[in-house]
Amino acid sequence: MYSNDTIAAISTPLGEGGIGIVKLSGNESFNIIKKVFKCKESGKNDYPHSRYLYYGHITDEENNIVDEVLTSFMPAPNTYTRENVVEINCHSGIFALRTILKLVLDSGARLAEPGEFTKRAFLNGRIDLSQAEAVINIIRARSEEAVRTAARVMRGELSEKIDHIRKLLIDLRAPIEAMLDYPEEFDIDQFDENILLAALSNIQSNICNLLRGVEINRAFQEGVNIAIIGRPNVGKSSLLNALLRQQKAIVHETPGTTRDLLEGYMNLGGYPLRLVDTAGIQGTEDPIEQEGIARSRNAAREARLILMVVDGSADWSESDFAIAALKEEYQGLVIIINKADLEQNIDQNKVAKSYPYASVVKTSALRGEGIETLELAVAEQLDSVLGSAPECPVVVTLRHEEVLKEALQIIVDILTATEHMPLEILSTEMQRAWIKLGEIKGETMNDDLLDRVFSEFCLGK
Ligand SMILES: Nc1nc2c(ncn2[C@@H]2O[C@H](COP(=O)(O)OP(=O)(O)OP(=O)(O)O)[C@@H](O)[C@H]2O)c(=O)[nH]1
Ligand SMILES: [Mg+2]
Repeated sequence: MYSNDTIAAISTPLGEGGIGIVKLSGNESFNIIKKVFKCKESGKNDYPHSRYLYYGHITDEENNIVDEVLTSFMPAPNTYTRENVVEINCHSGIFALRTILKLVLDSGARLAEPGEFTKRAFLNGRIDLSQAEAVINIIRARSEEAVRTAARVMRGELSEKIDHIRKLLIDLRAPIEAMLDYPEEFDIDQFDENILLAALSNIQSNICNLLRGVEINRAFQEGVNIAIIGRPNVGKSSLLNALLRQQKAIVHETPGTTRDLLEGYMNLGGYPLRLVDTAGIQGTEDPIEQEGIARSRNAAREARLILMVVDGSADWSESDFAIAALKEEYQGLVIIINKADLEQNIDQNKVAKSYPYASVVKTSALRGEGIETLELAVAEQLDSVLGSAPECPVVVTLRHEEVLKEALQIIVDILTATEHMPLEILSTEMQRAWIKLGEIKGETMNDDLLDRVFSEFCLGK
């Protein structure tokens, strides 16, 4: 699995730029580099001095100068890989970088596999697997939030939480194991099931909290889905435009103007939002409209928050009851009584009483009134379905999510069957959960899984 030969790769993107870096790691790095690097200061005794930049030239077999470079020598163990590391800062042109890499490879280094530097950092115990994965997440991050969350994982925040849950499992298992090993010294009847159940529930909620981070991270990457739904002509598209501060959707007095889904993006309460305007929902024979309505319902299902719009100057109809009933348990609901500038037929208080879990606001999309109140209501609902953004926990990869869900399932199974479960099995199941959770940090993982994780890395990292 681990070979301690010396590896090399180009660590910067291939293309024209001021500086490119060729990096080496391994026992032989210093010797290999000395074959191709002619240092201007090589007369000095302390060459190579740790973490100094040495000015010189890379030369080929015939002693021709290939490039003028700065080279740094970083002796083990205080390096990224915990091995001897050398970095050659050269000019970033495809040919300069490739020629230098080739010279280094011809002098005894092997081309690094994608992610191999980070894999060595992991195998040499400098970072755990979740921290290694955070490195790739920082590289791939597409927003400030994504960088921030990945950096938290890189600093070890996820690892600490996993350690905590695994310790809870060990603390819980220890007395059970003692009881099983020395039954004569314990009275099994005195075993307090309630304490066990409470401790297991605590473990369960710890895992659930981490899983909440999965959704929040996804929200940061993709935007939280919000569907604007309602009967035709109530002002859905006008509200989309008002929220986006942009005339994105066509607004018209003809009912059925919007036929397809239309999306727009905005930020609110720390979350990026993906707002989806939909076709008005009503009974219709028109097949195109029917398809549009099917899409509206679909958008409503996929949303985390539903913005239901009604026309305040009209009556609350049967269709409005049916539309409000589309809200599922996992969704938030804001009911928007629009067209507040006209004479009103809908009483805001009555609506609020009928839908106590929803936020009810009044707007006039036409005049741009009530939009800030609407935004506050959206932020409030998001906080209640997703939790407030700044305190979000950290889980960054799909792999973590899979592991956490499997561990959670083991705990849930134990919780539902505790009464009938012999202590031996209880203890074995807890151990299984402990082993599963160890996969997050890479403490309990097979080589295949490890290869899968590192194969996602880019070359030179
Ligand atoms: N008086 C008044 N009219 C409004 C308001 N909001 C929208 N309208 C008008 O209502 C009509 C329909 O507006 P849209 O935003 O297209 O409504 P919609 O719900 O998207 O309609 P469909 O796409 O047909 O389902 C337009 O003539 C708008 O100008 C409002 O707050 N007050
Ligand atoms: Mg519309």
